[in-house]
Amino acid sequence: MPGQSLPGNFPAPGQPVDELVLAEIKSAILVKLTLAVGKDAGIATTRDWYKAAALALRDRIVHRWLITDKQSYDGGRKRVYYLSLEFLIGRLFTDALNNMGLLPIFETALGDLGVGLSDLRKCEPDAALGNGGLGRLAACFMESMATLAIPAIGYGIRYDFGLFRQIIHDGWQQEYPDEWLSFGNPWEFQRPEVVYHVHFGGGVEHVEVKGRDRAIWHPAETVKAVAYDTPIVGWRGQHVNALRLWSARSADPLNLDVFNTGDYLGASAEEARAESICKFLYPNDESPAGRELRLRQEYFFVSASLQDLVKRHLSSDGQLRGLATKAAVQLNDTHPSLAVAELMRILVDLHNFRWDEAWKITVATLSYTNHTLLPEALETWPVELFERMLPRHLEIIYRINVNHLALADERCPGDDDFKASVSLIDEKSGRRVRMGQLAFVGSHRINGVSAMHSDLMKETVFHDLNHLYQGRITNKTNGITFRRWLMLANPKLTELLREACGEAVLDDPSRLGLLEARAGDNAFQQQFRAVKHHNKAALARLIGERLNVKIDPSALFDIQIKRIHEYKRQLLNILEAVALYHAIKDDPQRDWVPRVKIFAGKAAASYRYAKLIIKLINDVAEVVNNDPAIGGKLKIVFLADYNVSLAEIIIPAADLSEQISTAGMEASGTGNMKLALNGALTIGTLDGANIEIRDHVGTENIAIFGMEAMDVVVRRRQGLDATDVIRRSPQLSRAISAIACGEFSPGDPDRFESIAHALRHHDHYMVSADFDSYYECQRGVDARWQVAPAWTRASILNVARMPWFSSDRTIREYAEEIWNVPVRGVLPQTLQEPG
Ligand code: HBZ
Repeated sequence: MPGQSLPGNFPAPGQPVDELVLAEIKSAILVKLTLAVGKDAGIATTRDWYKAAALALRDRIVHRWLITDKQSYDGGRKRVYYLSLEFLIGRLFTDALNNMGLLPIFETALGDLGVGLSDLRKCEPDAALGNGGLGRLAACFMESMATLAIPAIGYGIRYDFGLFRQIIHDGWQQEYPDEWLSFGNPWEFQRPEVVYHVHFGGGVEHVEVKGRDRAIWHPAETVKAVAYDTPIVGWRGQHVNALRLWSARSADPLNLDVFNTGDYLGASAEEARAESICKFLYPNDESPAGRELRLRQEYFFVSASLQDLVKRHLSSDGQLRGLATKAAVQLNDTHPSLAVAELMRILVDLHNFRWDEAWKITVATLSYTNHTLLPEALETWPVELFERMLPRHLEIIYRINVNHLALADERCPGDDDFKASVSLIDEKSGRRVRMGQLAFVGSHRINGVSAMHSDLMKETVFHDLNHLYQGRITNKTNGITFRRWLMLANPKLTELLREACGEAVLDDPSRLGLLEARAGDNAFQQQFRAVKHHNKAALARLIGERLNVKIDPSALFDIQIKRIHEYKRQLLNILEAVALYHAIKDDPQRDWVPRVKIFAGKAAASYRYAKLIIKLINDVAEVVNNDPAIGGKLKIVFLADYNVSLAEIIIPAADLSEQISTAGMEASGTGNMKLALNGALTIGTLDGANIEIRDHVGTENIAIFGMEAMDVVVRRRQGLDATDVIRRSPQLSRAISAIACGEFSPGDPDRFESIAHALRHHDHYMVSADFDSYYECQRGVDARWQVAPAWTRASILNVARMPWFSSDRTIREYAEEIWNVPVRGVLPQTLQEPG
């Protein structure tokens, strides 16, 4: 049996591989190539080899999966259900190999078969079933839950098309479909037998049964949800969980009567309507998708997931009374908020629970994570749409609201404003159901994703709800999985860390603290710099290949990679680049620090202003990169189609991490953590998790600038005109004028007029207001860069002080303080102490 010989071997660098296991793995890959892919080694393409290797690996994972699943089932263990419309996974092959401890042996086996692992891994398309931070967090959490041996299932949608592919054409973003499934997906198991019916529309009948009202929903439409499972392996392969994604099928795929009339398209109309539910991921980030299809997606996956969960629970427990002792359901933002109403419907309508008891079970089972305070991102749906699509759920929401408003009235008698603010229905903007309020009221814990964000939740959007339900809001600062973002992305640094901190560092990131003693050591610094240089040279090569821009790997690599959004302020960064360009041009002989500004990120297809910012970055790049007068001291690069795999290449090569959101607007950030863990110094505002990063790495090892959240509130109150600050800042004033008069768009001088206007008169994101502080801070960074030992020391200390930002820590906190499930401690190992 393949899983039997699973060595759990995590060879130290240079340790020889076990010949027997090696032979077994080679043979397993060849068997898959022949019998599952149907190819002979002589004609197999790299993609064929990838498939064969992935399937051979999958076999080994499945054995672990079945064992761990049986153990949690037999042990009657409580399970976590992570409901998320997004899982931004990226590639799984090397992630699973690494966690299974099979990376070196597969590399050798494939090498012996004449295939390079690095070529092969590139054949795997990214699973981009998410937009950005929220989706990537869900993926990190899945890996950490498996690592901590928490029985968990991630529930989501198996989108046929993930986040769009971005092409930059003449500097403009263009969107193309992401056909990630076109060559099949070796990781997933289709479960045609796991099918649930999900209903929509119709009406509700009320009958009296034994003196109690009973609601009977007569839906108008039914769609089938079919399960696809992907195994998620924890570190050291000791526990495996499932990511269960739902695909939509028509309950009635072909209308034969219509077909027989010759209307072939009409005969499949229902199929097309049903399948549209899982067709694509909404590409909006931080703004709700106001389309009926989106609400259908939300209910579709909530309903299928809860049916699955209830069935699982009933098969082991026989009754639902104790649901909350065996199931913890985490709602990833408001997209799965319908779970509140759906669980009530299941308990009350389908299982005859009395309302009050059902409500207690629901609240005890659910908890909700908020990821943003942006008012435009808070999801609401028109009551009229709800009534048409989910009539019974609307009734349930109304009844929840009656009880909830009665409580509000008790707490603040006669205060109608208070009641209006906590109500589940927004009566001001044409009657809308508020999904945030619904999730809040139906959950026993509501968490923010950084200390500052959780505090702001209490002070702003959830102020009144927090007053009504005191103690429910808690903080769980985000984290990242170090397996992907350090071990896999940065193997050279990992090797150095294993030498410096001992093998135990792979299991216990707190051992990174041992680097403190080496941070000033000249020999160690040289090794550390050599690793960084290696990673930068790799990125420089990639930039050369893709953009034909020549990059010097010894320049300062200044990185801003994230979704393009006004509040994230890519505009501030590019304005600074313009000002720096002018300064270099004015005085080319000065000892300028050579810099490469690297941008990557996607703008929502409908977000025109963000797309204009991308164009601006590319236009400025075009002029700056081709201006011989600045002697290559500044280069600007926009890398297209940012995704998890590209992030894995950029992050290890970063010297400087741009985390420059308007204070109070970035809930947490997680890119900030990935970059600092890989030794980049942060330049950032006091926002989100930047504050906690500062607290850990120390104020002297981070560059903080700009207004604080309170300053922003005050300044906004005073007005958004920035004419005064611009007048006081010659650099800013010149940079804005350059953009406004077409210095970077000579063929279309008015192209950026709207941006210049906003900077001057509508500075909502404080780009102009923060400019001087940012520019000065950047010159401070230049000065630090020129003292290499001090820079390297700060960079090493960043790595040493990041362990707390492991998603294992975050998940441990969720487990202990929200889910009430036990976790495994640091993995036991015979570990040598650092040399
Ligand atoms: O979630 C991000 C935050 O912007 C980021 O600061 C945080 O680190 C990350 C993980 O917690 N948020 C998102 O990616 N997306 C949303 O918050 C969102 C909210 C409502 C929507 C769509 C997206 O309708």
